[in-house]
Amino acid sequence: MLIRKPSDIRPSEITSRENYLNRRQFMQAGAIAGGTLLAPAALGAIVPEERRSRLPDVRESAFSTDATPNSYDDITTYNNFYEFGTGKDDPVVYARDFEPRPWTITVEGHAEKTGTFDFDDFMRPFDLEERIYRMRCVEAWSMVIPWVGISLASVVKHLQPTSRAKYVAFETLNDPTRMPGVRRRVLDWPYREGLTIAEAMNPLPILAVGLYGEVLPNQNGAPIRLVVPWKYGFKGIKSIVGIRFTEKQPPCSWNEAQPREYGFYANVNPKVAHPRWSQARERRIGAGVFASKQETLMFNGYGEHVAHLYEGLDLRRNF
Ligand SMILES: Nc1nc2c(c(=O)[nH]1)N[C@H]1C(S)=C(S)[C@@H](COP(=O)(O)O)O[C@H]1N2
Ligand SMILES: [Mo]
Repeated sequence: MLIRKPSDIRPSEITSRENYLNRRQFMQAGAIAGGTLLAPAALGAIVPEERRSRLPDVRESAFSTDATPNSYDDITTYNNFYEFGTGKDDPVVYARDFEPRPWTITVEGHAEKTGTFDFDDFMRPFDLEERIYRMRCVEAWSMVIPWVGISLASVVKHLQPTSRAKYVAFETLNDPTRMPGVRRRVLDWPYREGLTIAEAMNPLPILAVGLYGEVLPNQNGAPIRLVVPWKYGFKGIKSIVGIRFTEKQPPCSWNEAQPREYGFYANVNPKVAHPRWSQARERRIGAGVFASKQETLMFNGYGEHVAHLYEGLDLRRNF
């Protein structure tokens, strides 16, 4: 490429910052097509800017950690979302054109308020909060993420489960035309997860609809996903279309796929090793390859809020 000195450039060629950014994105996209290896952070830059709209009236939550959040690029380019591919760098690419609208949420089972709700109607009764949470993946990496969402407990209360409801189950959209990863049977689709009612009524879990004060990117589970900070990341089911109140423990995708490796409770427990690796320490994404790993805390450090939920339960057997 020919590089000209600024004095060679005529004023008519001077472009606005916006054009400059667009051109830069175009060149980066070209670099990928041309086979140049780009750091994952650079991939974040080709996500269209206009998708990144700010959420109104977000209040801060007292539950937030004071740990420094990971960068927007870390959070949006290193993802687990098998509906868009099994590689950590697949979702940012293959979820890019996903349209999380129109969207409905169907509520079924043992509750007073069941039915199919338009997403915006579903959200209306609830306040948006920012909660900066430590997140821990079962693969022994972690991040700190400034989520924006609504309290799951307030949603459950609003839906009025009956006395027969002991669990709440969630289901992800299962649409092979919009989610290329679903065409391969790597999991028994749709992706499913569940919590006990007591876990769901705890004040910590949220249904997240944003991060960094902006609308949730597709690769992080747009338009709405679960966040349960004392559990392994796989409990945080993305792109939810179904909520069901059940009497029996509901099937959960990872537990069904690998029952020896992933349990229903999935509580972060540094003393219980995954069959293929230790759970005692974790690598903070973005800390750099030379950074030392940190000790993993029981319940991901949220024990004072949640330990009582598991009294009398053997967490080695109920992992
Ligand atoms: N529908 C769906 N939800 C999912 C997954 C998935 O593959 N599909 N992966 C889970 C796993 S293993 C993790 S660690 C988190 C990752 O969330 P993040 O990409 O926003 O960090 O999403 C969870 N939710
Ligand atoms: Mo995970």
